[in-house]
Amino acid sequence: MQPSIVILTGAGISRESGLSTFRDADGIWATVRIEDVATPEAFARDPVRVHEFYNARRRGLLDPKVQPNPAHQALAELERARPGKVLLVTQNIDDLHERAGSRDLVHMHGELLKIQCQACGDVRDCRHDLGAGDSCPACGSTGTLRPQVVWFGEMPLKMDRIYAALSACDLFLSIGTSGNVYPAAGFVQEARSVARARTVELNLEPSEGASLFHEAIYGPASQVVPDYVRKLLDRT
Ligand code: BV8
Repeated sequence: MQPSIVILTGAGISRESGLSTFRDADGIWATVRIEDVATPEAFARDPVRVHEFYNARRRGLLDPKVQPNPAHQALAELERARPGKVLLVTQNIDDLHERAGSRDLVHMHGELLKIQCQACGDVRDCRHDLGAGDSCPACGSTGTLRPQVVWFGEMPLKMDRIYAALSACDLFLSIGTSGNVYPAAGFVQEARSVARARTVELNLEPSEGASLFHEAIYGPASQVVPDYVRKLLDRT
């Protein structure tokens, strides 16, 4: 039985928790280039630089000031109120959805608090800095550990599960994403054309794909998401 509600979130939902977005004026890509830190080629060319980029973001995420905001909490409440009916797909590599209580969750771009060994494939939690010379705790290889993050040019995770849910949902919500990055930016089209789902965008401003949504609600996620979830639960 596929979930009837599929939700896609992006960096905008974590903005009010104190994490940067990517494409806003003060976003991550305003100070560093994707080609230098978020591709397999960048990692092969300069692993020290890539580790520094993710070590800084991992330290930032572990700052006690960074907490889930009412938008994360509202999505966890929706899942509790509709058990088995909600799949949350996030492009974000932070753990704020989990900390808010979401369980049926897919990190399609990986997780900042996990690392992966390119030699043996071992994936495990990591809450400390990673160095280019570190050894894999599972196989002992040196220099093969990377953040468990999907870089540009790499296949996002759990795509079969995501497309199966998109093809059968009644409602698709897109929250806090600019609709620039594929395949995530194409999910709204999939939900509309295959599942004939109702599609709603909740964002600070119109995304690249705004015209593809039946409904749009603009404003800060911590305000518009709890309001929308309350109305949805009152209605159904
Ligand atoms: C793939 C992890 C193919 C890293 C990320 C050449 C070769 C290969 C592929 C491509 C190519 N050229 C183009 C592509 C496709 C490429 C792509 O889409 N490029 C774009 C730039 C054109 N995609 C890929 O490469 C993907 N892989 O295609 O593989 C393939 C096929 C077969 C076999 C193998 C491979 C992989 C993409 C994943 C890359 N990794 N993240 C990291 O985090 O460091 S992407 C990165 O962008 C983040 O995940 C981020 O989440 C994601 C999307 O950004 P957003 O979340 O939308 O954030 P953004 O800042 O853009 O927008 C924030 C929004 O929030 C704004 O609209 C703003 O208004 C709003 N907002 C702000 N504040 C608030 C708010 N909303 C509400 N409340 C607020 N308070």
